[in-house]
Amino acid sequence: MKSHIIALCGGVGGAKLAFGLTRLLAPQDLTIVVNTGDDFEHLGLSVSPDIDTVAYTLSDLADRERGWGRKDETWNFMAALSALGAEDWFNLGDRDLAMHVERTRRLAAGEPLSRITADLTAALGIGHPVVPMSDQPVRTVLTTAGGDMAFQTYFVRERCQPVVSAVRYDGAAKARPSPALAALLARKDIAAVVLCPSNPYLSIDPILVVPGVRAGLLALGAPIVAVSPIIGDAALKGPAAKLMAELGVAPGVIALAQHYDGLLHGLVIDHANAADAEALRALGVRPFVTDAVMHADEDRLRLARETLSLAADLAQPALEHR
Ligand code: FO1
Repeated sequence: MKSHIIALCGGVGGAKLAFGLTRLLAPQDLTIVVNTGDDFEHLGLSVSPDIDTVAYTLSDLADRERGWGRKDETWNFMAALSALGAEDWFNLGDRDLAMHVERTRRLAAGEPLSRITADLTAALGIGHPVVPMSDQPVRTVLTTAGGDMAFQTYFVRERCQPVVSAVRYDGAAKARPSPALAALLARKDIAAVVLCPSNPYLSIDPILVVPGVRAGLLALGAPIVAVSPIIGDAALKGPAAKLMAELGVAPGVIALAQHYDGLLHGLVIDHANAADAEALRALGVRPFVTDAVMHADEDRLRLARETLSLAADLAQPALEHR
């Protein structure tokens, strides 16, 4: 029996679905592969925002309002930093700082990001494997009218305002899947691949462009289903719809399915996009229409359950027809 689920995940939105999946699946039945294209070196620290967002969300330490960082956070470090006139556009909370300091120390000592991530997530009480996509640095860079911009500069400092004409992933060509991801791609018991509701360009593509990952996922022969981060023609959070428009596609779930270009067998969409269900079928992508907005834990669990049931429905006959 195929039983293992691979979830590809970015930050805030993706982590909510990952939380739902962890509440439905045992640790041996789920691996969460996380985008590291957002990682950067800031104030001498190695920051891995999506890994930390997933870690805090799964351990219930996340600030649910902000989506990133820890709840019950204090900001003394930032206040002291600002008072020194230092760079203060990226907010590192006092408690959150511990993650970055410890990760930086261990990376500097030569340890791979995946081992550090395994230890830090275990220390937070997370039983499910949380796996960086690669141990080599991959950095998402946006081409804007003002020049190339590192991801966090665009996202946080510039608040996604610059118009983007291209997205690239520096280092990707030389990166390898992390050992745990490589091992997943060699397994024979993968029941489904789930693309969490994360930005396709900024969170999922950086994972897919690591050499061998996209082809490796398709070669598993398992259904690949995504949960749309687009509701109607807007992104639930972040710049996905704005980016689509700037890159010349009409924001929506059709563009999302087309963007993945033959990767998806199924797509969970919101009622707001129900009118696109037939067009998705015509693209060879089976739609599942539901309430795709996750307000509370019940929504996270329900959406995770619906996503897994779409994948289970797709498991045999539909794949044979493709
Ligand atoms: N996002 C912000 O909008 N502003 C911040 O100051 C900020 C700080 C931050 C610190 C640690 C961390 O793990 C995440 C942080 N994020 C912040 C979120 C992060 O920039 C983005 O959510 C992701 O990179 C996009 O998925």
